[in-house]
Amino acid sequence: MKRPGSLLLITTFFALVSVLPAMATQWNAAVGAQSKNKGRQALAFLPNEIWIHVGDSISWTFNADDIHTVTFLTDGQVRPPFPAGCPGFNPSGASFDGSTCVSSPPFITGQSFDVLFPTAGNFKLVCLVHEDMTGVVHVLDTSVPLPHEQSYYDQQAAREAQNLLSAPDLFREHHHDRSAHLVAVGIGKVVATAGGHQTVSLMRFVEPDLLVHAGETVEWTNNDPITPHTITFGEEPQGDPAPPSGNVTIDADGALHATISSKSDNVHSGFIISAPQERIGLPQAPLGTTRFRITFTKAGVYPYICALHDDLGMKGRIVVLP
Ligand SMILES: [Cu+2]
Repeated sequence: MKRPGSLLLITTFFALVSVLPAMATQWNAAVGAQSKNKGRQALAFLPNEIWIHVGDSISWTFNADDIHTVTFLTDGQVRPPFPAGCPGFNPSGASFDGSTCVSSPPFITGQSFDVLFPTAGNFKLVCLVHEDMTGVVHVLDTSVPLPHEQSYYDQQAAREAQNLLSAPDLFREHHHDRSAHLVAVGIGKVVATAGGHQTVSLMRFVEPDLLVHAGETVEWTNNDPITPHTITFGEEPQGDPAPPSGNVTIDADGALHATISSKSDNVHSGFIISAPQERIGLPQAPLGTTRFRITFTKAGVYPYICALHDDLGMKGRIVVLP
């Protein structure tokens, strides 16, 4: 039997709900994506532009084995190195209103980081590890309608990850001549969206096995616009991997050069990396160090790694014939 009062009750309920303050929403986004073999890494916030309301929070889930951070610097703050992060910042219960730097530690697959946004504003999102990995969070007053729902961002994130990881021209643009004893050290590409930059980097030596003769020189070139790599024979350096080992010299054209005459030689290139982008009003950046050469004087098999990305499978071998 239909009770006469039920319609009135329902109407009253919805009238009440509509005058209560809107519930804060938790939004979800992804950090990084990778191919199955981890060789291709999307260095990207997926998506990298999100519109939310004041009081909402965003939960970033990390989906890559290359480390990233979710970081909000204050306006004009000098970008700190990633091990420093935001000094004094406690990552539990993070809240960003533009006044104090907020950063997750470097995270990998399976970890997540939540940030609450209590005030309106447009806030730049960066990864302290990767310079061309940026985004923006638009925090709007609750009276302003939002342009998208979560499902839109989920689809966009999946599409962007797929586009970055399948970038078909990554290899095609770099034809390498094995007879010239060249090894491409990583390849990459920066893609712009309206929200910022996303990068895809190949964390591989493109010719992982190379055959040369004793007395010949192998040259490694980094063709990635942003990601550094190292060429490391023997022991990995303890501490800062950026500088080369003491037995590395500089050729007239600026390339780094070392000689290996024994399997027990330790040679570390330091960071092989392209120059940072120019920005108006700042001192010109120095040239990048994008070439590394080793002359092999003795026959043998010489395994090597990228000290930064060997855990992603970035390893190679030079086979030196007599
Ligand atoms: Cu590397």
